[in-house]
Amino acid sequence: TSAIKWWQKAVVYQIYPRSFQDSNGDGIGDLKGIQKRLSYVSKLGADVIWLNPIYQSPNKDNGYDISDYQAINPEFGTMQDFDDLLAAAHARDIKIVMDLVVNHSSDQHKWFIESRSSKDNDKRDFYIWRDPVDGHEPNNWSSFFSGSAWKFDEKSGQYYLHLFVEGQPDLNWKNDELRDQVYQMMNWWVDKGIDGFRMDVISMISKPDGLPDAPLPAGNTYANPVSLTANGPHVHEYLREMRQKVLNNAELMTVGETSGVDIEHARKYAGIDGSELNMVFQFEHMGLDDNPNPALGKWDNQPVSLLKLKDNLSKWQTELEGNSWNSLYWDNHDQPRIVSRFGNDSAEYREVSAKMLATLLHFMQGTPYIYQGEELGMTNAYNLGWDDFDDIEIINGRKFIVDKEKLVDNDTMLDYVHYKGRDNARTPMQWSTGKNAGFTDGTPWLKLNDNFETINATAALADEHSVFYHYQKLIKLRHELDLMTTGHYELIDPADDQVYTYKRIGDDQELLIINNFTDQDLERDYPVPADAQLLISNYQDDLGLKLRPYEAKAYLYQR
Ligand code: ISL
Ligand code: CA
Repeated sequence: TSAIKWWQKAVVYQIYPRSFQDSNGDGIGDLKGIQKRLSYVSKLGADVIWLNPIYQSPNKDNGYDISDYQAINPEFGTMQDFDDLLAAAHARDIKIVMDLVVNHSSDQHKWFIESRSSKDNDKRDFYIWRDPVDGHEPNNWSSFFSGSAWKFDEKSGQYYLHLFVEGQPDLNWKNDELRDQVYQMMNWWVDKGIDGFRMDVISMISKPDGLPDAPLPAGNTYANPVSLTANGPHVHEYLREMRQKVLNNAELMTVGETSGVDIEHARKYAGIDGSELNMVFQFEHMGLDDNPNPALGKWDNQPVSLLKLKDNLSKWQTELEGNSWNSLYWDNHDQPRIVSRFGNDSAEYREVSAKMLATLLHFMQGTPYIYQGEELGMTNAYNLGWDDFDDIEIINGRKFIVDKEKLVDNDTMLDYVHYKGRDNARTPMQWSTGKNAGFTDGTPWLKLNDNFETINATAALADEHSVFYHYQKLIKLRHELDLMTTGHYELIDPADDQVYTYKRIGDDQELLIINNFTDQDLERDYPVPADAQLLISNYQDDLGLKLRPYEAKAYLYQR
């Protein structure tokens, strides 16, 4: 077996800067706030911080619409604040991975302002412009945030493509000069000493030749183009070029956010030959509870089926083993809170089910990502109503699904948003029982979850049995026990729809990880050797193979 790479044993902590810690009372989290909280990240034991975008942006999509890739958004601070944060993190042996958003820019980026100015501007071809077809959009693609993916520009009489919101025009990666400018910008950050990139929708940078229509489900106006825009004809070529021109220049960690990725393409993006990226975020397990009606997409409120989840996660564990590398995640800034989604956020079971989900994920092969607040068992924010939401996906989703297409009524949509909406993850971090949970002295940019008096970091740090310390222990185990990184994955009892049990098998040791996914008392008969060592559990005593609600544990023994 080849040597383990540092990023294969690392655990990443994701920070959404806007919601982490405000330092100056304007209600918006900032870089100085993050620096103040580095000791918390150290205490948890994470090796790497991934920062969501902190660049200059009109915030049409909370920083994912970048108007200057080499400037810090003044809301977050200054470039000096960034340099200070990087140095302070490095002093604690914490690395910083930056978000790279180059499938699209903001429509306020100087490239787009020039591109839009006339058909013969030399930046015209930096974006994707097309003539109308029969007075309509050039094709039937929908934006991932509702409506058409094309915006008509009166001035030049052409449409430009935006897979996300109007303010996020897609960059044209076929243009050599564009790619060159992107690589220069990336090298500028590498030279600053950053430790890697998380690459936003990098699977979509190569559009299919001729931009054909996507298959249109009956009764729909526009069609989701993901099957055509993901893993396009030149994407691997571009990433190999990026590897040569940027990524080989330093010891970086790279993770591709690869919406629409399948096994075949993941093996290329994240191949161990190192020709493209280190690892990918795949999305299949986040789509298992989507609505069966394609026009509703992610909007639904039904729990996931454990059998589907097992089947899917097991596929990724098995198919990438030995040839490429997984990222492991339940939560991020685009997903609802996992304890509310796949666990049980009632007062009785919140903590135990949050620890179960953590155990289930962290013993798998791949690099684990923890999204801020996940380590506290933070829940969805049921106290937010229509007037409180900020997320463009929620706002556009309601306009399109309720007002325009009348697919569901307002109350049903609100129910879906409380189950799946992105703002569930974006409410401010809950530090204490103090004013605004210790997040800000001012007015928070997004309403707090009203459960912060019970769920907060101060309470978690004072309780040795908290979700926080369970995560801390999982991270420590990963650092100490190579088997968590290298072991061969084997699913036990695939047809068991209540318990998710698997093994990680090494040459002379193996791990058995048992996770009761239900609120029931259960009993199973796995052959656990008498001298097996209980490494971690979410109950304080061990009843062997009698499982209590959401019980999760891992045993280590000799083979
Ligand atoms: O958020 C989603 C579903 O709720 C995803 O479809 C998401 O849009 C997709 O994974 C791409 O996400 C990334 O790019 C978007 C940005 O809004 C997301 O925050 C980002 O993670 C556009 O830049
Ligand atoms: Ca601030």
